[in-house]
Amino acid sequence: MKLLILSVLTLITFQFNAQQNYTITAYDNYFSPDTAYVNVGDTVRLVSIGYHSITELDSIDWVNNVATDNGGFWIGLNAPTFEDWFVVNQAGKYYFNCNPHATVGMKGVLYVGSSMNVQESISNNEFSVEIREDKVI
Ligand SMILES: [Cu+2]
Repeated sequence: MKLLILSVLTLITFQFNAQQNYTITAYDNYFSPDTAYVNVGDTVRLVSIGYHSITELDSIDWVNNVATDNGGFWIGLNAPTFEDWFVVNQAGKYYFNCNPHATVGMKGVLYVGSSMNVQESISNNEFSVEIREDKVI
C-alpha cells in the first residue's frame, strides 16, 4: 500500500513538473484565450486562423494598441524567425498583441509561473521597496 501511495505521489509530482504545450489560437481578430496561464518552461504554440502573430510588447504600447515589439517573443506573421512556438523561461506577466492587427486591439496577456511566482513578479514590477534608515539595524 505504501508503495502504491508513493507511486501515485511521484506521478502527481511528475505531472506538476512536466513541461506542457499550451496553444493560443488567433482568429479574426482576437486570441483564444486572450489571458493565458503557463508554467516556466512550458511551450506556447500559436495556431493561426488567418494572418496573425503573437508579439511581445511593453505594457504602455499594449494599452495604446501600438504595432511594435520589445525584443521579446514574436511568433507567427512577420516574426524574425519562422517559428510558431516559444518557451518562456522567466516567471512574470507578459503583454502581447497581434502585430498586423494591433490597432484594432487584438491582444492578450501571458502569465508565466506558479500563481505565487507570478504574484511575486508582478509585485516586484509595480511596487518599490522603501528602506527607512531608522529600520536598518
Ligand atoms: Cu491578427
